[in-house]
Amino acid sequence: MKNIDKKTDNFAASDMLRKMKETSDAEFDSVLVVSEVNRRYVTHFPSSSGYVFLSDDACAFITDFRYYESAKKAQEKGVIPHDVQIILQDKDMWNVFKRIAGEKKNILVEEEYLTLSDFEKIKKKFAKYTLLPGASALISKMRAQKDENEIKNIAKAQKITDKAFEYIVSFISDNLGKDMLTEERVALEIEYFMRKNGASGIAFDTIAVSGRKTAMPHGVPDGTKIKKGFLTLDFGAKYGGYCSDMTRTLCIGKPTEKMRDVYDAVLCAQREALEYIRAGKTGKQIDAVARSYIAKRGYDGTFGHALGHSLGLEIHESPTFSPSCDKIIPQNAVLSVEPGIYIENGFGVRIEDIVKVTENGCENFTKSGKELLIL
Ligand SMILES: [Mn+2]
Repeated sequence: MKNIDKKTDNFAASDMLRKMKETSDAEFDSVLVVSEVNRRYVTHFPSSSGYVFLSDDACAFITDFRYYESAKKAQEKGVIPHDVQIILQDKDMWNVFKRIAGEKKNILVEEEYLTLSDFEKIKKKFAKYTLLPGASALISKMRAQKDENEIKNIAKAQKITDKAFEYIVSFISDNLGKDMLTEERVALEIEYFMRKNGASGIAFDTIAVSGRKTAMPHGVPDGTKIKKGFLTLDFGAKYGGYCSDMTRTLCIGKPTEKMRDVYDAVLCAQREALEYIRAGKTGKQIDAVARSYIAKRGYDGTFGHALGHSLGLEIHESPTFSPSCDKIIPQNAVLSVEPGIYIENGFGVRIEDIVKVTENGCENFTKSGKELLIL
């Protein structure tokens, strides 16, 4: 089982199945992965269609003509684990599937993603098979603890994001007052910069909102000129398939005392949370540290979202730092820490870093400064 190909530091697919069995309480002998993101997690190869089947006898990646050749090449390069059979998806696919699956199988499936049409085909072709729910919850649990390579990719994505922040601050200060300096333009500059500096794409739609719109946590940038007051920038890059995420709130023109106080309350709430974070706490416990601090500062009820979310192949993963998360946060989980205060019809402030949770604390990947920046 420990026979990992020399060319790669990846899991063998058989190791992945063994890990799944260790992680789950369910009794199963094989796993069918159909969702795009989990297919990528298991094969290390991005594809928009296909199936991955893992069993003790065989590990197969069934994908269509568009990906077949590049998948074969990716395996030669050591990207796709060496023990995966790459199979062309065609009309005969379910017969191929039957051949590799063998007899009398308990198949764990992603019940949220397996289509009704595939479900019915499997039922018809494989009367003896039992389909068990739980594959996505299981893989999500495994994805919560990032391996070394995943962490490298997230850290690199965040490095590009930090660089983009430095760039956009100088772009904004160079162009203050000009008609071209709109929210949309700021978002575009950030995205273009990240792509030019190695990002394969953006991790989510960039938020660049100014003035009163900062009171809306997920405001959408438009063609209005950057105004006096707060400017919230929330953005992230993708690198090697992995996401980064950061938010900074800066101030155009002189802030009022109230604005300074809100900013300080958010910053201190984040510091308190960062101090408290370590593996073994629940998501709820960590969220409560920032939430109760914000209440103590007199802003109870203005922090309407969770303190943070895991991120990786997807921008929002599990577990989270939120009032409803009873899950234990494990070592090597990567989460955002993003408290905010939103004053209706006034303004909002959010500050967000991403961290790796460790045994005794956390390691912050976000290096950009957090003192209130006034332009
Ligand atoms: Mn976030």
